[in-house]
Amino acid sequence: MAPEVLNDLRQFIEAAKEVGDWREIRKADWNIEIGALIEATAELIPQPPILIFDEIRDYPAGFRVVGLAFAAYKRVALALGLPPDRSKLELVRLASRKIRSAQPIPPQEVVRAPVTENVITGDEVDLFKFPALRSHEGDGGRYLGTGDVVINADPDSGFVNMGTYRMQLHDRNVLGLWMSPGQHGRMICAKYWERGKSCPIVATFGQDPLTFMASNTKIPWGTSEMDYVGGLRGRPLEVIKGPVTGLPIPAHAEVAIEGEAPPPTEEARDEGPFGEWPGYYSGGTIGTGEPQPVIRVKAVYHRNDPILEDESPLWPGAYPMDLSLRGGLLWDQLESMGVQDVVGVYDYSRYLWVVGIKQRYGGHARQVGHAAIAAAASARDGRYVVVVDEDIDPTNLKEVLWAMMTRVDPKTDIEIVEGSWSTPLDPRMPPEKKAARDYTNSRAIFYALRPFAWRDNFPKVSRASRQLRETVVEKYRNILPFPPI
Ligand SMILES: Cc1cc2nc3c(=O)[nH]c(=O)nc-3n(C[C@H](O)[C@H](O)[C@H](O)COP(=O)(O)O)c2cc1C
Ligand SMILES: [Mn+2]
Repeated sequence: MAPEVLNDLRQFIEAAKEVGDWREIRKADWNIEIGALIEATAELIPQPPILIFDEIRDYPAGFRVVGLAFAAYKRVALALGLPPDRSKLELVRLASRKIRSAQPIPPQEVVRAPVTENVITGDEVDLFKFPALRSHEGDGGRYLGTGDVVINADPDSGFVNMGTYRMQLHDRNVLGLWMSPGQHGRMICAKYWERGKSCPIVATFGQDPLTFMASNTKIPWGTSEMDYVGGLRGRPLEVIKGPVTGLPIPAHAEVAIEGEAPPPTEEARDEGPFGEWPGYYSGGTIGTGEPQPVIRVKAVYHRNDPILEDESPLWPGAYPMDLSLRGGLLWDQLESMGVQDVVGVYDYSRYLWVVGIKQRYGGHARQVGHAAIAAAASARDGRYVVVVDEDIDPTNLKEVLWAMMTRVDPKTDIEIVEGSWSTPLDPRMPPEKKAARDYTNSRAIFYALRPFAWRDNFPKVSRASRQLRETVVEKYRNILPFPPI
């Protein structure tokens, strides 16, 4: 049985081996090969194995990279401290309940930390020591950080933020940052830069799974993701006080750095190109037309035989995150807004959110659609929200598409909202909007529900009932290769 609280990436990998498939792969190439293999595995193998790469070309045994950590939902369940034998939809529900009941717990400072097994400072710093990947054929460089956590603190309130922002390996002691507008980490840096100062920064590469998930979830400004993780774990995150920055460094990280991000007027570099999560080379300097901030690295810490976590974006047909904390957070936020009878939430990448409701009154669906594009969990980066009835499982794309095909009248049931929070990496953002730094887009809400006023007269569904399907599947399982249903 997996421990209830996973303290580090290694424990997570061991626990993941118990609930699903895994492969150890030796002698693969950090240059393109590993990235392409990870993407192909995620696309072609349902509930893909977690991949552990060792003896990577040019690197000693032990300096490993792990891929597809979250690509199978049972592993995400482990990461969230939830029972892996539940359905995806139940897991989102359980995650939302956990979010609701958790009280933030601040991190706890410890003296001894595995991350300081190896300490490298000053001129000795050489980040090429780690097998950073070049993942996509058109990438303009290697990325040390994709499955990373960037930590900085608001100079006014002291609130410590954690955000996942990728980091390009520019030089032995220089990392590049791409933080899109409105990201908390970027807003914190900007406060230092406005005062002509460099922003102190800590980053980790390879960390416990919940810390990683919280770090790429839009938790409201002012709430420290560190305290949030403590709350979800029911136990504080152990940290050490960084000797260079004074910032907290998660004690069980695989690799960590300390450094500072100087004002971009002092130093900035072209960032990317990098294959982005929508499936295009569209962000960084390509997206903005501007060089991007860097981190001058002052100190590196790492465990013996460190494991880097790869979360390079994959083409969206290859899911890197089969279940996310975001879905649970949106469910919780909808209920906090007073929206009733939400029966399902799922996000298929940030461009497609599905919310299921049991319709109670005329206008209920519209309330949900508007709430889903306004809630902090889903406000940024969206494109489509689909609202469905309770007979549709939002985690089942076939059912969602069926609802869109049969319960939407395009003229009346697709609502467009304009001027929403997007990013310059949106592939569909017109050049003139980018030039004007108008990083907004439009959204479509699909009301894929039986119209409330005549829902009882809507034609009856002809698909075999769930019970009948289960009966025949069980009866004929010995002669037909049915998956578990
Ligand atoms: C694997 C992965 C990589 C990400 N990379 C970036 C990135 O490079 N830049 C960025 O602005 N957001 C990136 N994000 C999204 C942010 O992590 C996410 O919006 C998070 O909420 C930001 O932290 P904040 O809420 O404290 O601003 C990434 C998310 C994931 C899952
Ligand atoms: Mn934040």
